[in-house]
Amino acid sequence: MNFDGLVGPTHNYAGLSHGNVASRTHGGQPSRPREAALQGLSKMAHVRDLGLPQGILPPHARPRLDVLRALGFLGDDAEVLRAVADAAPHLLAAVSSASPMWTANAATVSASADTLDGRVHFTPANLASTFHRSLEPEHTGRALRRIFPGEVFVHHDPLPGMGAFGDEGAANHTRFVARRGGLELHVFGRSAFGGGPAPTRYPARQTREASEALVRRHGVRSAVLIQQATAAIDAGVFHNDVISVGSGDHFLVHERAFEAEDALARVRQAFDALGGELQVFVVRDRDLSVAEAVTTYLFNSQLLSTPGGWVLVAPMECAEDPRARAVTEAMVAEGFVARVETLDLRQSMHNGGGPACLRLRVPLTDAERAEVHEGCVFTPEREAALRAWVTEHYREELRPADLADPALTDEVRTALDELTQLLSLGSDFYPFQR
Ligand code: SUG
Repeated sequence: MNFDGLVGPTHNYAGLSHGNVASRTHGGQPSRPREAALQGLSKMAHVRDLGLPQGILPPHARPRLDVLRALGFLGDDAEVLRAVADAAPHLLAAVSSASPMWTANAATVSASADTLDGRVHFTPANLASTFHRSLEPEHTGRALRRIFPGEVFVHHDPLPGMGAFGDEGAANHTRFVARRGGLELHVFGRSAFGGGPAPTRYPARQTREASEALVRRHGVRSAVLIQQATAAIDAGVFHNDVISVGSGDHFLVHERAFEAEDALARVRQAFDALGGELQVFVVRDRDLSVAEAVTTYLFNSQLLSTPGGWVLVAPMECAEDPRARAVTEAMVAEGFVARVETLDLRQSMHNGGGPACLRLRVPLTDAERAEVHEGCVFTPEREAALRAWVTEHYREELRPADLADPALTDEVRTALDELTQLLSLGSDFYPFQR
């Protein structure tokens, strides 16, 4: 089941993510929150209409005035906002970010079929490498506990929130499925304690130590850990899902995705051992360079096994770019996928978030699916209600200076309070409600 992040009402472009080219390029530009949220809802509808179960993860409450107060900005809400806007507008932007929309970074989820205790394991990502994203794990954990209640789900705390255990969740995690079970692929950017290659220009957000800890605490039976190519990170591939995507027995990967030459062979071998044969589509650098992968976000597509065959749901930038389009045509010609469909997600894309960033995959049996909080299932009725809700409450445009407007805080609270009713999340879901 895919759980997409509902874009929050403070969606804006603040240039907060070093190493994320799109975020840096669009920082300071006006954003369009209503359009962003509607684009996200359209994607959810698209995937649901392909025949796949679709869920919603609600936005977090922003701005985080509690964080600003902890940083020493005092007074009532309006005074705090004025003080931070004057003294440190970058901090106001950080506590206002709608970044929880990228739910591929919400958590790492292991399927019950793959774990020693036969339960589904969740670890919220600590997102320790950026300040604005490090504000997410606490509320993410709360949301996951509410949406996935009961004995079949195990909820771990985030890993220690510091660089050595930097964890960015499912964006660096892929689950393949072979005849005799699942195989987890974990991709890290550097070793914190062990030395070895590391990027020099941009940060490696996921460490080997974090990936190892996830495999250990989830009790994952079959896992492969691989280092991402440091040169790719330095070219703007800040998560593995910007350079590869896998699902079932399908793997779409750039030839320069990984540091070691035998990396792909190791994945194949591990998959073979589980009785499968991996269907790999390798994109050559001469056909699409790593830099082009970053601008088109081809690999940040959703690779979906649907009742009508394999479908790649890609951002529309891949249809507009002739070289990316040629690669997608080759995928179809060679039978890797039956179809490629492209969607307009430009509002999120301008912050470096494509189709795959916006969704968290949660592998569930039918019995586990029955335990999921029904309020967060994306039915056509709920879609209609959410479209009306977004249209009523979201601003059309948001500029950096608008983040200091106390009216925005009130609008967000009104909107989110109503959302908790729409999604039956209870009246104590958000901190401002408690
Ligand atoms: O963490 N952008 C996000 C994009 C996350 C994409 N997720 C995956 N690849 N799975 C990030 O860099 C930018 C926010 C700003 O600049 O306003 C931001 O946080």
